[in-house]
Amino acid sequence: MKKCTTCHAATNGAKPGKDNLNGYGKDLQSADEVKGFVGMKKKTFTADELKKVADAIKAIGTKDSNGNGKSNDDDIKAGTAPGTK
Ligand SMILES: [Ca+2]
Repeated sequence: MKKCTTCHAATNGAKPGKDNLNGYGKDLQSADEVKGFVGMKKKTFTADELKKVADAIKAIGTKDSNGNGKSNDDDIKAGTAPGTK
């Protein structure tokens, strides 16, 4: 799941950014683990920040961001985008 569309709604060819997050992206951005650096205009993240993102992905794994009745973890395992139905 290393696609922009995992967290962003790709519309009109817009670049992925904080203004086009899907449900999963919003849940990830609001996770305590990534507060303070995700959502800022950064193009690169430090190794420590990337670890925090990984922690946040684990933390929201039991949520159902796209409302399809399956957890984010289950969606990802099944190859389903966790942010879109
Ligand atoms: Ca889901």
